[in-house]
Amino acid sequence: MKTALITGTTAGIGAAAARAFVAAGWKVVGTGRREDRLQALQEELGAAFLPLVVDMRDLGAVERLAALEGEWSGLDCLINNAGLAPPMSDLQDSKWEDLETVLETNISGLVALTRACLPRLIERKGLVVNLSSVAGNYPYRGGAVYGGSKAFVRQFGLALRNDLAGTGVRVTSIEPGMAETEFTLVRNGGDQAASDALYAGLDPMTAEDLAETILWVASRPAHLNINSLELMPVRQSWAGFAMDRQ
Ligand code: 8X3
Repeated sequence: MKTALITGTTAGIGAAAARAFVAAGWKVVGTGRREDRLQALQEELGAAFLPLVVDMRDLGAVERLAALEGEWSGLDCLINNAGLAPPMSDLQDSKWEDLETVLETNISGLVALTRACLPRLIERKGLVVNLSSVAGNYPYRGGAVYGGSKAFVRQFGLALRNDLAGTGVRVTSIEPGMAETEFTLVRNGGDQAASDALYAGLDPMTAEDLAETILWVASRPAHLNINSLELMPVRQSWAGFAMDRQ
């Protein structure tokens, strides 16, 4: 039985990925900050799911995830899903604490966990799937720190492939556009109406769409590396450049 470690499984893409991987016969270690959510998922998924309360900003706890013992000691797939965006605002109007949380979670925690997991992934010729975002590929106003962090995630994964040349370990960057999850709720400080308004009439992607994609990536044959995969709902596309005319 293969084992996946998925961060951020208390909601959204992470929870959907945990369900999809368990349904496909994997064992899943799932992390998150909210114990009640993890517990509920454990009751739903049973013994194939090991819930661990971890805040990605706690680098000691993050590194301990790579040292699990016994039946959870092997690792075939690391899914770096945990991440968040600060409130949408111009950088000059932002609060440092909000930005710091995002940088520590999206970048430092992700790098620390990946680095710690590499020996076990190399042992099994495993796979790293990093959740980046279209925000890392296309800049938009109010998204400098979030988009910058996701551009880091994408480039980190691509460059990591070079470090891992010859090991058989694969690395994939998934870059979703609008998916209806708690992402926007968090970004809006818990404003459900604002989140609903953003997705209204857009047929956004679902957490399950992304979970199926991640499982598909993890099910490709060992000789095939998906470097990056960008996904959007059909109703999302690109806007033009902004101009500041005199
Ligand atoms: C977030 C996707 O389109 O809201 O990762 O920037 S988008």
